Amino acid sequence: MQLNPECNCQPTHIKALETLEIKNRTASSRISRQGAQMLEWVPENHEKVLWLSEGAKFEPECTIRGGLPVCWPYFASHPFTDDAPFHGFARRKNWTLQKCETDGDNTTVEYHYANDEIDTYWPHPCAATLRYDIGEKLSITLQTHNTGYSPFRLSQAFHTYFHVGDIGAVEVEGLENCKFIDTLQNNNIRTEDTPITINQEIDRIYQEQNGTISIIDKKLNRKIQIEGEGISSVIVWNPWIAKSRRLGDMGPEGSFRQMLCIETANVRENSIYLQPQETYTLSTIIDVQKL
Ligand code: TA6
Repeated sequence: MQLNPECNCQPTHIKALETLEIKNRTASSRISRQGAQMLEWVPENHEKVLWLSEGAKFEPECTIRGGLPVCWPYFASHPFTDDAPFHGFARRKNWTLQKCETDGDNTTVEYHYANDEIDTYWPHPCAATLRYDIGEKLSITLQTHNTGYSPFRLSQAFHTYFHVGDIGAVEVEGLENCKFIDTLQNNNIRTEDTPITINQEIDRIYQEQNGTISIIDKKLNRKIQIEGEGISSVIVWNPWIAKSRRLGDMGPEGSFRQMLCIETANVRENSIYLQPQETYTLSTIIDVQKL
């Protein structure tokens, strides 16, 4: 696709991966063609909002630790086979850039992916369109099209890594009294009636929420608000010390203290049974405000 010079979108590379650098009057950003994965988003007058690991690999077909990975067309393990990639295969694939337009304050970037794993991991004709609207807020919209003639079950997530000043100075509001699956406690289901504070590994799947979720960051003195449509699950994850070491691409020791994943998703019993020729839309808007 030929880029309009007015668009302030510059094709670049990080090692072997093609990326697109975006700059407008209200924000800057960087997106990897692999996975159509946003790596950076920096609204004017704010520190970066997305965390990108210093240990991230930028190699073809390798997952990139950080930014905004898109888990599609399934979340976590493949429903039927263990040799399929974790969190779907779309984040390991090159998507096709279809649109890049700007009005100076906001830049719209659109990528497309048509399932090319029909004969291996995913025998369902389907495609995805991912749209970013990048400005002082960030809007992400993922449309999944069932282009076949039989239904399939879709699970997906915006696996967003947020940059925080220090995990010990963070609270997460908006999930109080919502049932969650604690994947670290034998998938026990429970609730908490207070904002989430984090002082150990956390890996929770909330299957209900009441709208806006806020990361209150007392070190960076800001609030990151997360809301959207089509969201039926929210995952809260921080690997802490031991899992960070096991993952191996989390960067220098202690890097986990500057990140928190709040993932807007449709997973497990809240995944989507997509009928033939049907389209499902998952969208999320991220807004940063000073406290
Ligand atoms: O969304 C939370 C989670 O499923 C964690 O259990 C952890 O596995 C994380 O995703 C990272 O997965 P990844 O495949 O990106 O290393």
